[in-house]
Amino acid sequence: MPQLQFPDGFLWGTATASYQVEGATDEDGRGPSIWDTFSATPGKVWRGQTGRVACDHYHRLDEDVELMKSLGVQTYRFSIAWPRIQPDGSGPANPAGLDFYDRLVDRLTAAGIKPMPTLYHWDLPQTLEDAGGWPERETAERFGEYAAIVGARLADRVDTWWTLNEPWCAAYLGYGNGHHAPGRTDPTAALTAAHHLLLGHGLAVQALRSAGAGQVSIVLNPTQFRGDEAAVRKGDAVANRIFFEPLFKGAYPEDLLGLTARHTDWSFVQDGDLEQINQPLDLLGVNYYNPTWVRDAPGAEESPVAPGVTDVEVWTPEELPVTDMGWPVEATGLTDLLVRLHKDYNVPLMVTENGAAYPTGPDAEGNVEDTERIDYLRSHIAAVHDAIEAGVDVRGYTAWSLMDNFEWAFGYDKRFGLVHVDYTTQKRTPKASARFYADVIAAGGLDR
Ligand code: IFM
Repeated sequence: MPQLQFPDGFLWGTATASYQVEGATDEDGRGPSIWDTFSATPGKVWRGQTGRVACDHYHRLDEDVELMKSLGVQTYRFSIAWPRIQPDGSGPANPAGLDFYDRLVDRLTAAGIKPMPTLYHWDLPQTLEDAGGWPERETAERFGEYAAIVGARLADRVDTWWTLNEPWCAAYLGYGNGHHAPGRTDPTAALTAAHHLLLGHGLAVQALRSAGAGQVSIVLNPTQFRGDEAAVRKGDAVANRIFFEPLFKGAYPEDLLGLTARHTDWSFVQDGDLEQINQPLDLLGVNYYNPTWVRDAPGAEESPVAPGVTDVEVWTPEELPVTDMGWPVEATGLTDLLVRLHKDYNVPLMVTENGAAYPTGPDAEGNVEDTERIDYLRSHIAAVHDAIEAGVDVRGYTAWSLMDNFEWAFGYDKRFGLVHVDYTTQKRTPKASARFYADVIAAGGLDR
């Protein structure tokens, strides 16, 4: 019996996303996405790398499901590429695109792994971006239609649906500082995009429920802020409560409107939008990697808290270890975040992403001894247990990521996988952390 035993029914999983693993970007009728365009633009992604081949998961689906089965994984959070389903982002479905995810869901179910698809993990059909992207209201409406198509095909076998992954990134990195596709740098567009992403979420929830979906929710990447009070309050408004409050309370926070007044008067919010967004959710997906330390800095617009919008600065205490992303390792932030979400919004939670990038590759014997990742996982899984002990209803944990993959603007330089991928041969090698995680799953817990 491990020291930290998780409750019966607690789900252990792994996660990936379509553009990061699938490859096959121009096969079987898939249309171009904003990430195809962005990564093909010189200077946007490390060494000009793209997701054209990635982990070739599109052709290795059976092998990858077997891999998860061998680790004892109980749920798989993957994402559906909208441009595979609707190559131009609207109109009838592309049958081959639907068939691929149908097959994946069937293979997972046969392997005893609960499928948890995310409808949008950032690969917007390029045609929709050409028409204005997420700052345009029509994109939200198209998203609702896409959700209805996918729901009609898969809802009978899907356990839990996630509408959006990390709308913070889609809005602020995509439209605020341009570090992600489509690479725009316009604070007003970022805030408008945030609203339309939320509206799209609300429309998708309703479409999925009409299709008979089981559990439906959204995945956020809320930031656990640390630092001076004024800065924490501002950061919390522009990065967190901008999403929490419309989702769970049906209103944007008052202080957000003041903090963003120099960029927008929010007149793009139409009557009825907040009711559409404020749909009952079965749980909330939480992605956590590290806390963020902030200090007040009026006028600082380049803050990574809400690029282009906030006036706070970010810093990292020197004594903390950092991962290969330069992100500080501090597991108590995860407990604090889960406790806070439980207290403020009283919704069941699932940790939908957590993990760390470290460069460790195969040694002379071909083993990948990634002890730093094991330490990271152990402390963060223990932090989830601490939250449960504190009374928080946490339903599961999905490690990011099943395997090394395309880490957006960092290309293949950053490795988050439990499984090592040799991008020349596509050989998958479970790292020591994969064996560690398999043991945690088998025991239903771990020693601290
Ligand atoms: O790889 C990403 C993922 O796509 C979204 N959440 C954060 C991960 C690590 O950066």
